[in-house]
Amino acid sequence: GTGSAIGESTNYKIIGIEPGAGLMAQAKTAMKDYKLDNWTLVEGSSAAMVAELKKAYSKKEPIIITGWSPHWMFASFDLKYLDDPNGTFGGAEEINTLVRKGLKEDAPGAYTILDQFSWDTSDMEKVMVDVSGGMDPKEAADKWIKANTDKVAKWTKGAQAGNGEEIKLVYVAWDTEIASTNVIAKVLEQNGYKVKLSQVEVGPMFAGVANGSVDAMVAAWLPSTHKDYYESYKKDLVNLGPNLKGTKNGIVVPKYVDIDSIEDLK
Ligand code: PBE
Repeated sequence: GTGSAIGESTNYKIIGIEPGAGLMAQAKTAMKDYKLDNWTLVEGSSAAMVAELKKAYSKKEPIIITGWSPHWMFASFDLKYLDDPNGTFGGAEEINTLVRKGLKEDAPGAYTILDQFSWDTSDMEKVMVDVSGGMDPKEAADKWIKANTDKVAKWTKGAQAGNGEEIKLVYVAWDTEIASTNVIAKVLEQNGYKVKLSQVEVGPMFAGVANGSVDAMVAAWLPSTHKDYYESYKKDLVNLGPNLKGTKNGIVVPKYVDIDSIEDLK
């Protein structure tokens, strides 16, 4: 491309997140697919991306970010996904629960709960909104569990109680996974397990479950976002299926930014 007004006003920067995120790989592919040769995808973190968004939004300045749903930012700011006519970001996806081989035998109750864990976007968003407002994630999880005892009862139905065994959960500090991991951790604790949470990078999250050094993760976005990680590790882990359906990834801008499609960046 030869340059565009939106490019000039944003220094040709797309504000990304953690380098290992599936969304970042998709964004890099999109930059090739749409021939965004002048553009830079800025690596950072989810928290830094949101901070940039807040700053630009408060001044009504143009900004372009990599975004995903569910996310509380769509409730806090007027945002839109840019159209993706090539379908580079895939369609709606599911978040899957992956556990280590042997968990079923070692901790059958925890396995059953993880297997039955399933909730909706609106549930997850409630926890995310509280956390984004400053509530401690553990407290936000507890609040959601107390308000949703029927749903939680379905997850724990038929699950043998634990006897203080330790269950190790891994997650990445994405807002979605902070919410889901804290909720399932609390439910496991209430059913007799001692839960240890570790926040890691994406690669080690998959590797840890596959090599059995940790027990479970509830953070596998499939079939597209984490395709490469999943393909590398799937033979060494157990996929318990989706815990949430209907996620989305893409390039996001505030509604006041006057473009509608990724093609408009060219
Ligand atoms: N995300 C949120 C992650 C999965 C969860 C979309 C930022 C990713 O891109 O890997």
